[in-house]
Amino acid sequence: MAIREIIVAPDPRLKITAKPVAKVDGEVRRLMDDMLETMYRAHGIGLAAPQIGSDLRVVVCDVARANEEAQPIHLANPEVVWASGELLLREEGCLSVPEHYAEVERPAEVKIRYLDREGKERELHATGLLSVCLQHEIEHLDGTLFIDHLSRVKRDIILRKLKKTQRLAEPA
Ligand code: GNR
Ligand code: NI
Repeated sequence: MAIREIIVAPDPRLKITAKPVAKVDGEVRRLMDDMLETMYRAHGIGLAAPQIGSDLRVVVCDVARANEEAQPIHLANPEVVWASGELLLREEGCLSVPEHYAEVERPAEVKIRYLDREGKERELHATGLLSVCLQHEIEHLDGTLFIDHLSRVKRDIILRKLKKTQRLAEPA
């Protein structure tokens, strides 16, 4: 397994429409493993492949608490096939939007169809934090970040700060 660099916004690689996985083979499993290792190292609860520069529709997620046993979920080609009418407002963050947090309204519960680490088709009914996380990750596969749900003014303030921070971090 390997730790990969997490891409920070604004970056065109975060705005791509990722491509469906044709087959969950060894290469895809390796990508999933690298993503999980990268996510755990960054103390995240989810990660989408475009965040490490891959253009595949792959997501990993683990919403278990630090004192609980790990519960990694590996998803290829995940799709929301049902969403509850009930919505929920929740504070979100993103490893590609470091140190910025904002409330986003989303369906409270969703049903997700995906291929697991063995390529088997599965469905998952997600509630609570898992529901938020999976919706956030699936949006990454179509180039949408949680800040795209905010007003243009709020989004532009965050993007401007991120650009400035990255400029200051660059070698002279
Ligand atoms: O680690 C993460 N935490 C989080 C908190 C609330 C809503 C969504 C998330 S996902 C985020 C990791 C990430 O950026 N995944 O794309
Ligand atoms: Ni994110």
